[in-house]
Amino acid sequence: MKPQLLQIAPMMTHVEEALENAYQVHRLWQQDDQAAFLGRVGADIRGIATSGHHGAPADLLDALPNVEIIASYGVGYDAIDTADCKARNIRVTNTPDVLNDAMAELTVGMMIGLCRRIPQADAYVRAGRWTGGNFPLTGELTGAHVGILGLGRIGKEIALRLQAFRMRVSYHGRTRQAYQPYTYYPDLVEMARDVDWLVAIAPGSPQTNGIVSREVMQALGPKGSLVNMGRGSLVDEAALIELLQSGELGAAALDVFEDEPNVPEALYALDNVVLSPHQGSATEKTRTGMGDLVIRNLAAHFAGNPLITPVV
Ligand code: NAP
Ligand code: 8YV
Repeated sequence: MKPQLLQIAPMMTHVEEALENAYQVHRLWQQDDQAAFLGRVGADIRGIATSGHHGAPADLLDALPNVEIIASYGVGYDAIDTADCKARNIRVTNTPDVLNDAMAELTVGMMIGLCRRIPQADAYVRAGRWTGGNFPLTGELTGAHVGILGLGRIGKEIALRLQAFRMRVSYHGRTRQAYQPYTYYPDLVEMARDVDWLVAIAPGSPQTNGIVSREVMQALGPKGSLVNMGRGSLVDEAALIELLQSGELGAAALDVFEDEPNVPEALYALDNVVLSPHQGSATEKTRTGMGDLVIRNLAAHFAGNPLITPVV
């Protein structure tokens, strides 16, 4: 008998095929009456395949008394209450590291796009405005000072790439990292005051909720740029919009938002922002690697082997 697995949302074809081969898969999003469905099969489900976005809410877990493992597609697991899972004796896995390069690449791309005004320059040429005069001069990354909020797996790859632009790198986190060559700021406001760019790449959590506060963004100031690649919850989005509108904050490049996929329309009207639909890891290669980790973690669990990338 194949173990029974609950899939929360659609996944890449190769992941769905692998799951279908190894498990009896139930697709939650395809059920018209999810409560009735869970009442029927809930006690048979031993594993969950989900995404970082969908997570596994407590009321769902209440309906799955025999679930042993949640394999999540994504490195961030803020949509899963890991303490609750531990209490329920449920293992949780995520997909770290395989997405570091893609994330760092898009971060640098967003920064260049913002300071060299690539979206506006593209629109300028397409509108036939070049014949009427040259595009206005822009800023540049080279030599600027960047502060990284969250010098973790991805943050370190961003730092490496930004040094190719001869940028000075500082960082903020809860702990000083003894073997990192960058300047540590125990205080985020102080770092924001000193840097030209603030890159947020910390996890979503109750502790990081709103960590990029109005005060932090005011410290970054009219010449400063915020890049949020971590989670929308890190930034006070209402304050961000007000400060961008008033010019108290210079500019922002945003891949993540408070209420995805809903983006505040006020941001559409601003010329000093670059917007991206949460696509930091969204390359064929990287998403394939993430999917492979979901498959491998589930396989390891059901074979009684150590998990590849456990969270709890
Ligand atoms: P990681 O290796 O765990 O690094 C997280 C970093 O955040 C650590 O340096 C940690 O430093 C810092 N941090 C954690 N809590 C903090 C707090 N309360 N205050 C200040 N700093 C804190 O994680 P990662 O693999 O680099 O991933 C980071 C996050 O990126 C993910 O959790 C996810 O939310 C986001 N992400 C977004 C996308 C996207 O598509 N946009 C893709 C992948 C990941 P300390 O422990 O010293 O505090
Ligand atoms: C994914 C992410 O888009 O890994 C993460 O934490 O935010 C992204 O890689 C997301 O998790 C997919 O649901």
